[in-house]
This record gives sequence, C-alpha cells and structure tokens, in this order.
Amino acid sequence: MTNHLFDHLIAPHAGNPAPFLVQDGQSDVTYAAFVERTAQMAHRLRQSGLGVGDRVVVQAAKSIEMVILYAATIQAGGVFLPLNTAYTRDEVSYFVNDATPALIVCDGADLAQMREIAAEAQVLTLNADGSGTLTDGLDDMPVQFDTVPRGPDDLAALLYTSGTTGRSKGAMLSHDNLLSNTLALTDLWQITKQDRLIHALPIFHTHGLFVALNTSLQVGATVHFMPGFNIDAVIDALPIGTMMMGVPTFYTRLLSDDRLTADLVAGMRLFVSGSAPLLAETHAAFTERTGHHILERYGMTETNMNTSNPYEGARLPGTVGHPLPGVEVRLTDANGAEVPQGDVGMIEIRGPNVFQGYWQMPEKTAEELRDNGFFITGDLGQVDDQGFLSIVGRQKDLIITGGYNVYPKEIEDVLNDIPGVDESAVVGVPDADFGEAIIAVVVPEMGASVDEDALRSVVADKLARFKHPRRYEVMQDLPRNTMGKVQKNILRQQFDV
Ligand code: MCA
Ligand code: AMP
Repeated sequence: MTNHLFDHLIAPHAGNPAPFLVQDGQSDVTYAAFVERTAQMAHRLRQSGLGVGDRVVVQAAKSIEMVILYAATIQAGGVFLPLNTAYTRDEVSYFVNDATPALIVCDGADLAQMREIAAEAQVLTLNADGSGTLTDGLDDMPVQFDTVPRGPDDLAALLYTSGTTGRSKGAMLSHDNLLSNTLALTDLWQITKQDRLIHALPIFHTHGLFVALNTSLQVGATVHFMPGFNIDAVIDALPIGTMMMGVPTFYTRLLSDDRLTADLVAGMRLFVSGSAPLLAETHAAFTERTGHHILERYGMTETNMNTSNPYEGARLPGTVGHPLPGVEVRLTDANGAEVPQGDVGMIEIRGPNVFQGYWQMPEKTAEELRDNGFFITGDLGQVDDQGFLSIVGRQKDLIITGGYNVYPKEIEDVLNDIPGVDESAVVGVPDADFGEAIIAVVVPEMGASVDEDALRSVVADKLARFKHPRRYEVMQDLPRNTMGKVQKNILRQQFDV
C-alpha cells in the first residue's frame, strides 16, 4: 500500500529545485529541501514514539517548521491536529483531553503551561532552544524515511469545529477527503508551478492549510509565506505574486488602502475569497479599483471546499458559484426532501470531500451525516436558473468574525455561569472590518447587578480573544416569541458596535 496524500503531494518533489516556501523575498526552502526536511522530521516523530493513527496536536506560531511537521506527520502515518494559537488554556485542555494525542507541539513560551494542561502527554516545542525541541538534532537525521502506508480512507487530520451545542467536535478528515479536494481546486482554478501564492492566512484552519498549501504542493507552486495579514507586507508582495487566498477582511482592508491600484496587481491572475460572506459591494469596489473579479467559494471544515465561482466565465457577486467537480449539492426542506428549483433550502453536500464523521461522537455524526452520504451543513441556500448557489442564511446560530467561526452558545454558557447573571444572548452585528462583531446581552439575576469588567475578565480567562464580545448590554428581559425562543433578530436590530 502507498501513502495516498504523501505520494501525491510531497514525494514527487524529491530533487525538485524550485522554491516552495519563500519568506522576506528569500528562497528559504526549495521543494527538494522540504522533502528531505520532512523525512528528517518523520524520523524525529517516530523517535518520539509516534505510532500509526496517533494524533499530533500543534499549537504554535505560523512557521516553515510547522509546515514540515504537517508533512512529516502524514509521512509517518500520524493524524495532524492544528489548534488556533488564540485558544486559551481551558480550550486547549478540552481538545487535548478529547483527542488524546501521542505528542503535543507548542512554542517555547507555552511549554510550561502545556505540560500542566497535558500531564499525561509528551510535549515538545517547535523553534525553541534547548532540550525538548523537535527541531533539535534534526540535521543529523537521515534524509530518507520509509513512508508509512496509509490508504484513501485513513485519517490524515482532525480539525476541531465548534457547534451549536457549544461543544467543539473533531472533524475526521481522510487522506482522500484532502487529496480529492486539492485535485478539484488546482484543476478548476488552473493553478500551476508558475504560480506564486501570497499566503497570509493562518495554517491551523482548512483555508490556509489545505486550500492554500495542498494546492501549491500538488503543482509545485511558490508560496510567499507571511506570518499573518500585515497590510504593508501584503502590498509589498502583490507585485510579485500571481494568486492570493483570503477572507473578506483581507479585501476590505486592501480596499481601505490607497496603495491598492490596478498597477500594483497587474501581475496577479486570481484573488480567492472564502470562509465568510463577501459583500457584493466589496466585490464591485475591488473590480472597480483593480479590474479583478474576486472569485468567491464556499467550504466547511467538515467538507473542505464545496462550490466555487467559475475561473473562466462570469463570477457572480453574492453567490458561491457551482458545485466542484465530483461534489453534489442539494437543497432540502425540514423533512429532508429536495425543494423545487429556486426555493430556499438546507444545503446538503455529498462527495469525496465529505469528512468521515466527528471524533468519538457517533450520535452527532448521525445527526449531521445522512445514511445516503449527504452532510447537512446548517447553511441555507438558493440556486438560480444558471446553477449559481447563494448562501441566504444559516439555520445554525453562528457568528463569523474576520473568517473565524464563533458559536454564541459557547459564550452564553460562559456568561450564564457567572454569579449574578440570570441569562444572556450573544449576537453578531455588521462590522466594516470583521464582517460581524460580537455583542453580548446580559440579564442580571433579580436584585443583582453585573459588572462589565468582571464579565470581561471571566470571558478572557476562558475563551480565545476573537470570541470576546466587543460590547456588553444589560437588559432586564430578553425579547422572546410565543414559543419562548429568544428573538435574536430583534437584538441585532437594537444594538450595533
Ligand atoms: C483578530 N482579532 C479578532 C480577529 N482577529 N477579533 C475578532 N475576529 C477576528 N477574526 C482580535 C485581535 O486579537 C486583536 O485583539 C484585535 O482583534 C484587533 O486585531 P487586528 O490586529 O486588527 O487583527 P489581525 O491580527 O490583523 O487579524 C485579523 C485577520 C485574522 C487578519 C482577519 O483574524 C485572520 O487572519 N483571519 C482569518 C481566519 C481564517 O483563516 N479563517 C478560515 C477558517 P487585541 O487588540 O486585544 O490584541 S477555515 C473556514 O472557515 C472554512 C473551511 C472555509 O470555508 O475556509
Ligand atoms: P467552518 O466551521 O470554519 O468550517 O466554517 C464553515 C462555515 O463558514 C460555513 O458553514 C458557512 O456558514 C461559512 N462560509 C464559508 N465560506 C463562505 C462563503 N463564501 N460565504 C458565506 N459563508 C461561508
């Protein structure tokens, strides 16, 4: 047996002198060096006791070493589990207990805390001096490694995604979930080894890790690898790039900078947007300023990418385009029956991209993944007479801020546990920079008063920074409908940031 993902994306680059990851304009890692470094890291992982199917948790700053660790985990037969660097101790603790990794990798500064969180697991650092560092002695490792066989259905990655119940679920992604999607995207978006991708996304989510890096790996493109989205660095890189993938905030920030001109992006051939809705007005303003039509696509952690606007032909603002080759999209009513063409329905997805289920949550998996293979996304859609899909709403109570998903229930659970708080409701309201901003409405217990600083401090302790409400409002009662359900639409109209 072969290693499905590794054999297609990484092994073919042995000896390839082309630049892969470029930082600060230097050719930092060629493809050939990347393959050798990956083999050395795979030895290191095996030496650390990594077995087939073992999880490798990584919470570390974006770096070339982290990309090498991803590839090495796949080569050594492990399962890659990256975590948002913003997650707090409480959040990390939940993921570690749930995923029971054989190895946890973090930044040097977080080592002591990580060892406390995961007393049972082996914790090593990436990029730190001293013992316990994964990269320590790496140069002395052999540059060949006997790749561990893994089939198309074996797990390659476990990515946590929050849910409406407030508990995060690990989406199990197989080698073929990732590879099939990569092949579909490189073909559709015509990505080639001539491409130079501007990479300013984080690499702990599907967008920056799989959509951006796997497609580049597949064709041998060059990746201008940036620590994050810094407007000056991106403006500097645009004249030397050919493609960029980003969340809508990237595009609104670029538009707010006068340095973005048609001349600056004359060498670019494709701008992709996803992870959150791109406003039609942003699309139009970008076209007017640069002549480029941003290509919007739609995906999920559980499914990778589902639909895309066309590469050739009209890209329709406000829509997410057509199903990718091999992916089926259907819209259903409350009984799971398909709705007539043009009607709004629940978006369901079937195809080789759809995940294997939630890690150790068979009931949750059964609720969202039908026996016939369709995954119920929680997004509401509508298809026009030319087959373009629009996301018109969500059945799930979800806020997307700067491309990060935040489930209100998770914040409400934290607020409701604070003494003096009777109940709370968390909503997203329009925000020019992040798309949506979070507002928390808190109802004090009878006779009690709530102190905003105290609320902020508890939330800061428990939840990642991007989940913190921008504003708190106190109300004596939440608006409810006749069924007793909180009317969040009324709160959204009442408050803004
Ligand atoms: C940073 N902050 C945020 C966010 N990001 N608050 C809310 N929402 C956010 N997204 C906090 C910072 O900690 C900081 O807090 C303050 O807001 C201002 O930070 P700023 O410097 O303006 O932010 P930034 O560091 O420039 O980051 C903004 C960003 C970043 C570039 C939009 O959030 C980002 O890279 N987002 C991409 C997310 C992504 O990759 N999503 C893909 C998920 P303080 O002032 O206290 O320090 S994959 C997915 O969704 C599916 C599969 C798909 O379809 O792709
Ligand atoms: P995640 O849980 O991070 O995988 O986020 C997936 C969710 O992001 C989807 O279910 C959608 O609600 C949303 N999403 C992703 N891409 C788009 C898009 N282009 N337009 C609107 N929503 C999107």
